[in-house]
Amino acid sequence: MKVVVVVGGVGGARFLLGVKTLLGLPAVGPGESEHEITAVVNTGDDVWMHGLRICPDLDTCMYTLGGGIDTDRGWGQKGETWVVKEQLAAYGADPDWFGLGDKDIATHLVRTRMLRAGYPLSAVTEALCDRWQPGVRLLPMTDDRVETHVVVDTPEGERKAIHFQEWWVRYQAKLAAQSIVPVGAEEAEPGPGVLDAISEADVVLFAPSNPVVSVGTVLSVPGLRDAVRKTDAMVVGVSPIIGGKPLRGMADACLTAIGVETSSQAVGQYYGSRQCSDNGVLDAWLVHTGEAADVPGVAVRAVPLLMSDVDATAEMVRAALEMAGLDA
Ligand code: GDP
Ligand code: FO1
Ligand code: CA
Repeated sequence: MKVVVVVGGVGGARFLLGVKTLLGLPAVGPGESEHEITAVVNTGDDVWMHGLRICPDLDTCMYTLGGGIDTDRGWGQKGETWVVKEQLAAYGADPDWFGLGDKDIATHLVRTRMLRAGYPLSAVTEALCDRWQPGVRLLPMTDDRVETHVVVDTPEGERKAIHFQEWWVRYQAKLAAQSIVPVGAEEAEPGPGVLDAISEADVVLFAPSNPVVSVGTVLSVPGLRDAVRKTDAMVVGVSPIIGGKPLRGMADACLTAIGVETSSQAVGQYYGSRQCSDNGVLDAWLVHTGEAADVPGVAVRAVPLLMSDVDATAEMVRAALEMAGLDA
């Protein structure tokens, strides 16, 4: 079975652990399987910091699936030390609000060197995954530069665009976002392998990722939404919202910024129906047990959606595959 999963970072990575588990692969690390799992990963969070190119969602997927992640933070490596960060702060080197661990910096040094040598992000990611062995193919949504920026009103009342990371990490999304823009998306091309993976898939899953700055950004790359709309595979999404709230992070602030209510129904409607709308992407939508959602043209099913451990997540994936008419 060829499974394609559209993901961001933490939520997407944990969902991928369940996909691997359900398909008989070890959650962490490589394994033998006749199944093929491809993740199309958001790169809109990517940022230049201290001269290093940082790819948060690719790294969270790589570290989580490769066994290196710090599970509490959901980003960076476990057993981190912060010596370089402290030294940077001693120099007053901005930004001091973004935590770069010493082990994590090695990843950014290798990636930056390869990018500077002319390798595309997809080749860099493949090289880094040679070490981490995530057991799934991690494809950047594009090799081109797309960076999410957020238009905010500063406390001083000035309206300006800041990088998503500054809004998310420095301001914890507390500055009301007037708009969220994937800068560069219009000129971006789908990354190598992405369109083929989607068109050849047996099923396409939208992980319970941030609907705006993860899934939304992936779909902002020209050609990706159309590829999802025309694939022969069934397309099933999983709600990242339970009981009107995100499980972690500030997806609610993102949804409010685009005028979408923070509910599993509203997110399902935001993704839209593939059959009955001219730009929707869903055939089916999973919401949490006990919730109901009316999403015209989309089959909705309520199952437990808490990714409390990989087996619970695997059951979510099983439900999604069943809605696609597939059984693992
Ligand atoms: P990020 O890029 O690191 O923010 O990660 P993602 O965009 O991939 O996923 C973030 C989303 O995961 C958040 O909006 C959470 O609501 C969602 N999430 C986290 N844990 C769970 C869970 O156990 N179940 C569900 N359904 N969603 C979850
Ligand atoms: N998230 C934070 O909340 N605080 C940080 O200091 C931080 C540092 C960081 C370093 C490398 C990296 O790959 C990710 C990092 N993140 C941090 C997560 C990052 O902001 C993610 O893009 C968001 O969590 C949403 O995906
Ligand atoms: Ca992200």
